[in-house]
Amino acid sequence: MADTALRSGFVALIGRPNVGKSTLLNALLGEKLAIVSPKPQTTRHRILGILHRPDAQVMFLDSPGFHEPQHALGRQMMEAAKSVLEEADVIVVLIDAQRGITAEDLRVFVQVKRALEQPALSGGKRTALLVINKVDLVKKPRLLPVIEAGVTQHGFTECIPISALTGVQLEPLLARIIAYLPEGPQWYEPHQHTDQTAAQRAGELIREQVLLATREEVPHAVAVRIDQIEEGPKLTSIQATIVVDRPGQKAIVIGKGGLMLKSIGMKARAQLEPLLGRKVFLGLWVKVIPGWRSNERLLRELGYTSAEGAR
Ligand SMILES: Nc1nc2c(ncn2[C@@H]2O[C@H](COP(=O)(O)OP(=O)(O)OP(=O)(O)O)[C@@H](O)[C@H]2O)c(=O)[nH]1
Ligand SMILES: [Mg+2]
Repeated sequence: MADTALRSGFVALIGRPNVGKSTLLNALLGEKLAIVSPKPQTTRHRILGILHRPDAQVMFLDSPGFHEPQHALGRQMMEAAKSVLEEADVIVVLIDAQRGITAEDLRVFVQVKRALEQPALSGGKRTALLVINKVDLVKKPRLLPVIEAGVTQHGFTECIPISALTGVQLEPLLARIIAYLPEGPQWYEPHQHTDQTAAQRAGELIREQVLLATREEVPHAVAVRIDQIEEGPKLTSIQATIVVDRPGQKAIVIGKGGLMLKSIGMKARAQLEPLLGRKVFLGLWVKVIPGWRSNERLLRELGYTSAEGAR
């Protein structure tokens, strides 16, 4: 008789900032569930993406990049990353093929080793896979010593080179991940792809456009609060506030004659319309709240809490 048992479980996407965790989540799910930018520390939450296949239900958990926190927001981000590690049946650790294994990666490996000593929440053994991402940017011979070191020196069960951006080796990676998942029930209905609300996703899409449009300290100083979403007969009206830390940052986000804010709004709207499947009116405001990243109450208000695994 054919083996028809369903494999299901949680898969952590872990690594230092900017290695491509969110790009991989989106590529595996075929849907933009997490925002992506060239700036480190783009992701600030645990983000669930549920993949449904006839043989498996895979709950991918994207996470903030491991880093030394500078403020309460950073500490919340690290808590979110650690909670993702605790939940996982399979831990996928990403590194950047161009850089090889860095000191920052080694600090992530220490956390992974610690997690591997605990049984998974499902009660079974956990597995850690090393994924070398961005192989589109390097020549193959450079990968071989990294693959070798991943398994022999750092104790990963397997080491898999991929490109999340171009899609190279994603099917084989998925097959390996599923092979290590326990047999289990279907946790989510087939129509569920994430646990993020439309408002949360809308806020992130706006924040993404701010990250892409700004430089240096500004991306890190920005949060987006959705103030109102109203479904009209013809369009959905969204009012949102872009929170920054200092007046100078507000001036940058607004730009000369309001041009920067206008451009951010237009680009965000182009992303929001397909998400909501409707025409969108987007009203954007910029507000200075000094020190918001160190204020626990404000962090809660802005949705950065450790409750429910950070969101
Ligand atoms: N060339 C190339 N670029 C990639 C690949 N994967 C991701 N990137 C780029 O790397 C940058 C960071 O990608 P993200 O997916 O935001 O990285 P992340 O690990 O989620 O980063 P944080 O959320 O900050 O921890 C973006 O500019 C991506 O386009 C890849 O396979 N190849
Ligand atoms: Mg990310």
